[in-house]
Amino acid sequence: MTMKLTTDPSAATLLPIAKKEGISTVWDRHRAMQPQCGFGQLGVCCRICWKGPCRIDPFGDGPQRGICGADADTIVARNVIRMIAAGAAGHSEHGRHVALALQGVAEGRLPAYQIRDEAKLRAVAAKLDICTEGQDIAAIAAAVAKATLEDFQNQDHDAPCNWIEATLTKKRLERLQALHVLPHNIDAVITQIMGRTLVGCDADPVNLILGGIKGALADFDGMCLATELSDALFGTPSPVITAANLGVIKPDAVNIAVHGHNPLLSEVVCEVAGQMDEEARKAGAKDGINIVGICCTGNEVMVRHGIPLAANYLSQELALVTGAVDAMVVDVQCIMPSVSEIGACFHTAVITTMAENKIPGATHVDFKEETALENARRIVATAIEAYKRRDPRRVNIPDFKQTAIVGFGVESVVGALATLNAEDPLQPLIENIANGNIRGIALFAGCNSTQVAQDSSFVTMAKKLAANNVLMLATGCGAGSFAKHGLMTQEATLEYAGDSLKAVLTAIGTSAGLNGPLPLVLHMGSCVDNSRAVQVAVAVADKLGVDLDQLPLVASAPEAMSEKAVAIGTWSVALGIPTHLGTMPQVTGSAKVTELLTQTAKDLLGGYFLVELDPALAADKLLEVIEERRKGLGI
Ligand code: MSK
Repeated sequence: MTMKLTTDPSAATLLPIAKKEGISTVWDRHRAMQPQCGFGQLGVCCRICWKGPCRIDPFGDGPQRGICGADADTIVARNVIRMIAAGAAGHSEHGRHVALALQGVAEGRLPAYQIRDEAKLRAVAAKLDICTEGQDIAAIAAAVAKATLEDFQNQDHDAPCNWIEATLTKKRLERLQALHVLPHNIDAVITQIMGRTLVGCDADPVNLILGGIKGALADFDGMCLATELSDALFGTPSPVITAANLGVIKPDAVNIAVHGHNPLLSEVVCEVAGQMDEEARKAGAKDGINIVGICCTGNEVMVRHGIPLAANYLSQELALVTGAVDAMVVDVQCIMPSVSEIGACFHTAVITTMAENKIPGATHVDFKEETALENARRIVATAIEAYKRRDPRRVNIPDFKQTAIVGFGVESVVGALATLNAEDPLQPLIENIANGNIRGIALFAGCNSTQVAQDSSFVTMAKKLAANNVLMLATGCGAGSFAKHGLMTQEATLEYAGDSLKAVLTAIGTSAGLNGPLPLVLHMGSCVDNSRAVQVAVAVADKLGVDLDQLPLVASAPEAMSEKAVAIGTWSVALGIPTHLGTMPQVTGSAKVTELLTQTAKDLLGGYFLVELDPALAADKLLEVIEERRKGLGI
């Protein structure tokens, strides 16, 4: 039986068109890859040295040790923590890039950037314990950048990274410190993972996994700083009404898709596009320039500026199949290398922008913060030129988009609650959790994967949790799924929320001036913005005087695939949050590692992985966890 590929109606519309045009998509390549390697799926294939590859026979009488002597437990643990290191490297490199930009702004070297949210920068400074009295904003920016960059430079193993120390509950910090898993330096911790997993190094699966947890917490540190400093530079999200899905591409506009993760370039592209709109009209585009987002760069500009989201991960290629994207501008992460080939089938300019992320066949514009305006102008001009070559007969834009109310940062959530209780904004949330109107909170994060019909697990789980009065937050391509499927609307709240959740969302939304309820799922931003959800949870825990592992709070990545998702899931567990995975993690070839992550972690950290591929059952299991946590709190 063929698995359904996608539940996204616009993706489903375009797949036959791609087929007709002879364009191979991610789903075609998935099919061609079947059957996939069972050893790889179980995590028991070791490619760490050239005596190998070695693979352990997990069920039969074949080899139980690799040539060097490593057994399945060692191999699986090494493989998974290398994934964590890669994920942490991606996020923290993104964070470092933003921190260096903040430093450049403080020193007056980057004319394309400014501090757009001074209040946020001051709040960050206060959080990092930086004295701001009598300091101007440039001096504060310099001090914040310095304290942030220390998280990449500190050599004192006993001094935890500044951001993690400023972010978590005291109890959580003590617990992590006792396990020696608090990172002191993001770069060093990532390097240690690579070093300890070399042939002939750490072979103890427990020790390896603890090293991985430290790496995952370094990932968390990098995400916190990336989110908060981006807010200071580009503005803190606030609720905005926009739209999502491929129908946001306009037939009579120069369409520029911004794709990847890092907002440093896309912010400037948005600004320059406004200035060059007239040029696009002169080229015949009567609707001027239309910026649309893909993946998390899309989420970044969506939550800050209401730029519509065209696609999440799995449908990025289909954006090109519309024949109406004139330029796809990519920065880092989650960009399928196939986009340059597909762009070449049309008139689309696929433009890479980061020196360390190039794609054969793409045009490269070497983006530097110092020359950001000039780079962005070149990109927009290239898009206008490409538009002139567009063939209108090959344009197929699905007539499908959904309204999405997005932009729920911590400040806007607290701001909305403050309209109910200005003195003590968290009180209404806590009261409603305590009295059971809200049973618990679920954070949906993570990607799409070809292992799951696109978006289906997100949507199934959300509807079930909503009916059971669970408040939902979302980031990354999960947020993209909900936006595309109309679950970030007031109508979705009225249709799917259980009665008590509906009443609470309506009370908050109405009081906050939305003329109706908050949307069913609150969009908190890109995948690095998972740190926002943690901030809300920490504020609630601190107010109740408990730790994160006591809250009725769960996380879920129903369609996870990226190494970044492995890192995020692992820090979520380390923070005490039961974390659901809806795709099979590549660890099950080791009973020991599986036990560590799904059971032992519960005793050590309070959080643990829960694997359930069936989304309806997964929702039931998360509801059970929420009820267990409520019982623990006596509510
Ligand atoms: S883009 S990491 S597919 S969320 Fe953040 Fe989406 Fe996952 Fe990439």
